[in-house]
Amino acid sequence: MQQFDAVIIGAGLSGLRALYRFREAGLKVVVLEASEEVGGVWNHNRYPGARCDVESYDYSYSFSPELEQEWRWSERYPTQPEILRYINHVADRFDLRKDIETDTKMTSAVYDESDALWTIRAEDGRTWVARNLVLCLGQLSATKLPDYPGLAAFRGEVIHSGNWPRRKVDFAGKRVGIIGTGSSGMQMTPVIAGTAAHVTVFQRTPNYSVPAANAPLTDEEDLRVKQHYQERREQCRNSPTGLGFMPPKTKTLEAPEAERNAAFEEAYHRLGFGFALVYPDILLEKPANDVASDFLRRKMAERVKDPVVREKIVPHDHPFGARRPSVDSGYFEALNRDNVELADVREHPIVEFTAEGIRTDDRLHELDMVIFATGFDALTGALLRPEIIGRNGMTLREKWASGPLTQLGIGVSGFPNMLIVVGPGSPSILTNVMVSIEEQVDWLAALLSGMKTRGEIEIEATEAAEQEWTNHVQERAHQTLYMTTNSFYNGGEIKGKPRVFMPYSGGVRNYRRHLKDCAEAGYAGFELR
Ligand code: N01
Repeated sequence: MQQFDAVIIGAGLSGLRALYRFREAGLKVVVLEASEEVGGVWNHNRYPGARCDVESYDYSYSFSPELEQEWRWSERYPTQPEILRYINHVADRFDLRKDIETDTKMTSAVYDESDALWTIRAEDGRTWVARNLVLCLGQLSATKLPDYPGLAAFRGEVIHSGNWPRRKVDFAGKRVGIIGTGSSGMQMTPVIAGTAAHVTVFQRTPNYSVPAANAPLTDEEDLRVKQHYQERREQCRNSPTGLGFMPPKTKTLEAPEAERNAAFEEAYHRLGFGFALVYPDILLEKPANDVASDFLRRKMAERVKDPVVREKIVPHDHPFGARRPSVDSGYFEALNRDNVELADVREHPIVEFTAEGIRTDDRLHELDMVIFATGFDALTGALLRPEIIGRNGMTLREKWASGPLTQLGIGVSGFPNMLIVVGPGSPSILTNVMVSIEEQVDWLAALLSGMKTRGEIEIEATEAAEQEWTNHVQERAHQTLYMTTNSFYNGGEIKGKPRVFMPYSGGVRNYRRHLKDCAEAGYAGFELR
């Protein structure tokens, strides 16, 4: 059986980037992809209105200046179909498909300590042998479907936003229920409301949202960005979130009120996520956050006409940014439509599904279709679904029973030659993920090609280093407001999931420094054999 230097699992944005870079570094690589197509979450989240809330010029690969120049984005915030076209273009442009096995779902990976090799098995029984197992499974790819009583009895159609059907879904004349008001629920509601007979939005936790300020990109703007693309990339890499925003030095409450309101107003209309970085302490200190949260509450309320609905959609239970805010395109205006209704499931919880629809504790909502926009088992979900077995027969599930432990988000002790991209312990979900992907993949390519040249066959995180890094990730999070509420960042929104902060909140620039220091110290915190 042929042996690979690396088997990469997943052909989304990180898997494709890893394939390109590893191949360029002279490694023999194959990618296994469960779906029939490349694209990862952008292949699966085909719901109407799906759109990226990072600007298109920044949510793209930086490894090829030619690619940067030839691809023409059409809008400031790209739609899912446009991103999927981009990903497919990259796959063709760099001849990636010849090393990708689609329709190949990894079910297990077992490490053989005697020869330092992984054996990876797919659902159909095929196996691959590789020195390294590189997990590019995504941060938000394992869907979360609540198990309501009576769900199987419901006569209508049930769809999860993160596993949208390939065929066209027709809403005309239908009564549609949407459960969840995170980014997915907020993005799809205005679009579905445009054709459905009636939409009921089932809201549990009100979510902060900033309008997308989307617009078509003109040729002049495109030219301007492309003339200075490298500077723009550098600015992203050196900004805390990889989005290019640099917070000023002035703290929120130090700014005079009129000046502060003007700064909020401008950011609200122009920056999307950047709103959180208008001042450096918004995500760190409650008094500063209160001012920003109040501003947003007022703005959100102004967009809703019905005073009862207005009161319900305004979040009072968590600070702005402690959970992932949305960047919406007309969500609150959609709530003003005659055919849209908000059902507050905190006030009247869902009791069960029936053949006709959803019964809350006050009434029956008759529906023809229910869409679960209920989110994902974030960061660890996709990594823990397959059976991954390291040294001494230990599974990754056992190892992470009390929460994920990693050295730099990349390696796990007891799991030699298993390398994770944008998983827990890395900036991933808190950043422009493209920047995070590229940092990690380039670092891994240098690591693996260096090892190959030196004849080293095994790399493993030390227990001491992974404990130290995991503690550091926790400490950083406790310096912020992220642990003041339950969220998919800290596992608190899934019953039974360990409540630990998973992503690294120190920013992409600090993270890059940690990676660099580690490599320069001969991969400190890892043992190479
Ligand atoms: O998921 P979410 P999402 N009964 O977890 C509710 C990325 N993304 O798919 O908080 C009733 O944010 C839940 O309520 P609660 C982005 O990172 C990116 O919307 O559990 N409600 C919440 O309102 C985003 O943040 C883009 O009380 C239930 C909602 O479902 C992430 O994906 C676009 C419930 C889930 O919100 C996830 O977004 C879209 C239940 N049993 C998504 N269970 C980009 O633009 C859950 N909820 C890049």
